[in-house]
Amino acid sequence: MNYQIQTFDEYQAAYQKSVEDPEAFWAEVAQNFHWRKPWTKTLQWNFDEPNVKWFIGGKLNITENCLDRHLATRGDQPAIIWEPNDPHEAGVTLTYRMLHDQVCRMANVLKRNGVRKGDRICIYMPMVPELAIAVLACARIGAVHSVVFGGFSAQSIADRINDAQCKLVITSDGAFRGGKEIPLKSVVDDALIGCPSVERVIVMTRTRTPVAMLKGRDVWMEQELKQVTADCPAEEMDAEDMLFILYTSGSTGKPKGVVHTCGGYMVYSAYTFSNVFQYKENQVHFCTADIGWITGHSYIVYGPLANGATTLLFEGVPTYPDAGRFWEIVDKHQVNILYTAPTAIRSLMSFGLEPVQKYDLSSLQVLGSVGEPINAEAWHWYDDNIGKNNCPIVDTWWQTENGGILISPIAGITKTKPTYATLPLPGVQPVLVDENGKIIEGNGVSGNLCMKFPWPGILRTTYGDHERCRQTYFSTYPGLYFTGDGCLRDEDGYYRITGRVDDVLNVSGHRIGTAEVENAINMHTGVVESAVVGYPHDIKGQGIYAYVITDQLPDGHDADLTKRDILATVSRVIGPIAKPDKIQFVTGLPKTRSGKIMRRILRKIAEGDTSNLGDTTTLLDPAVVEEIKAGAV
Ligand code: 7RM
Repeated sequence: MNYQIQTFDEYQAAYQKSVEDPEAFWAEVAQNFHWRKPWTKTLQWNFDEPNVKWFIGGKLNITENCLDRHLATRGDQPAIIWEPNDPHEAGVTLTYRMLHDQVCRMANVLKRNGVRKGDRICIYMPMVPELAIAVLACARIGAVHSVVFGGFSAQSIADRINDAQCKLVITSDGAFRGGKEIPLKSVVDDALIGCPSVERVIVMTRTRTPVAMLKGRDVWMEQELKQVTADCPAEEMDAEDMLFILYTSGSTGKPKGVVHTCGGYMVYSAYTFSNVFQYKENQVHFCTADIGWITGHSYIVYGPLANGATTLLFEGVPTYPDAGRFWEIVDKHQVNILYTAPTAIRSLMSFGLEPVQKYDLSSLQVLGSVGEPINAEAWHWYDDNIGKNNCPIVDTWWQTENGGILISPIAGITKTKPTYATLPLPGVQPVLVDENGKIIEGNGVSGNLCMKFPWPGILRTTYGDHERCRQTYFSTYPGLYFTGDGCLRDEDGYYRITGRVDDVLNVSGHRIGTAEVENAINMHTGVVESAVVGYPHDIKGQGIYAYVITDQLPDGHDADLTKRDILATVSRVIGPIAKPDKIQFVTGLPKTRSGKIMRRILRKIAEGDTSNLGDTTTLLDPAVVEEIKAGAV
């Protein structure tokens, strides 16, 4: 690959070129990949429909770029290093040759089970090599993967399967996560009661939990793999053919299926991986995200493999068996790049330095942060104690919809500033706008963060509902892509993302819609209405605060038990990650005369700041505010 920026001057030159002649800039980047057939037009776009197409007419297969292309030069180099949940269990290292072989076999298993190009496949798996293999196997034959994070409920899986009309599910008997064992297959079985489109379930053995295997529907992965060869030519894909769907929460209703396509996503995830982290030959890259999120798609699987890198895949959690686990892994595998979330850093900070000091972290060269704003304290702790003030920290801002990092320092090249994502990457043209949609020029300003020009990794649509895509991202400020984030640009032109300006929460780096949580709470018997807001949480970044109106407390059930019932309901409907941290029973909610809940007031109370609630004169019944203030938890 010949697109890695080496100096700040080169960054500036690349940036300038990418703005002056975006098509020439990205065409040059894209030349680094293997195309079966070259594209005829680099870009066609408008943000009104929206309609964005990159590398039009180009033909490729992303797995040829991630696997086949490396076989001659690095067949014996580790592609994936797998570290299991239990540090005493033996891990696995897959070379590029082994990974290629296994992806081809899995792809043949899919074909044997009726999967054809364009079919949607749901993947609900633990963080094991087979998850990455399943993802790549789909891509090999042109099937569209929809990975669902292992923490989501049966209902959430069913919603996602039905939305995409998935034909097949790949799962495992269970998952090990820290001290817990999660019965994945049983959750899938519950989901599939309401999913008529699913014809087949492929089950991998991981935990040896007993599972129900339905004749004619369920098959064992291990047995299927015995029936196939490792010969599987890659399907020729159009640059704009769908590669995957990934569901993400917004401010209203059900999660949306964000659609990424083969050519643009490949170019963008690979380009940003190489540049942001400054990956060098033979380094070990450890991204701690789950492949169920976009960070895992782009920076565990596709970005690293497209660059022929070695990527570490960790099954467990940062605090199991103890808070030294990340550092033990860094030491054991001589990790060079560590990419994690502020919530993990804050959680590990609380255990003090002893778990850190037990391990040799001298292999580390670059540290990354993603998922939420990183507070100054966590930034400095990371810098001092993990990087030993010797590793650049890249605070990478981006979203599921972006495919890859948009605003971030380039490691060792861009001067960093704590809590700042710093500067846009080449090809990225951010603008700040005020409430009226007017672009705010100059530095030392703040506003809503938008993009005024497409980059290759931008979402193409939301699955099955293009109008929703237009409405959500392209209608608030006509002609711009709206991120939903607030942002300031300081005197140096550096960007600092301040958090969502819509009704989307960020809890431990997980995106959760307030409306989604409210809908789940409202499904509990006896709940009349609810309002959910976020509040600052020391470790999670944001906690979930729910105000709930019930018709009456059920007989024999005290308030505390009802709260726990509500938590159980939310867990059932969405998953444990969406459980409120605090529930307050109220008899009314602060509403305007037109019936709109004044969330601003509820947020203030949840923050514990009741001194100045601002203008409350438009309230229908100001007395409810006093009651809520008095009962705050
Ligand atoms: C990669 C990812 C996207 C939302 C986004 C922001 C927040 C992500 C940062 C950040 C401040 C960061 N995709 N966010 N990274 N905020 N600094 N470096 O997380 O779709 O799940 O979430 O996350 O609010 O809009 S995501």
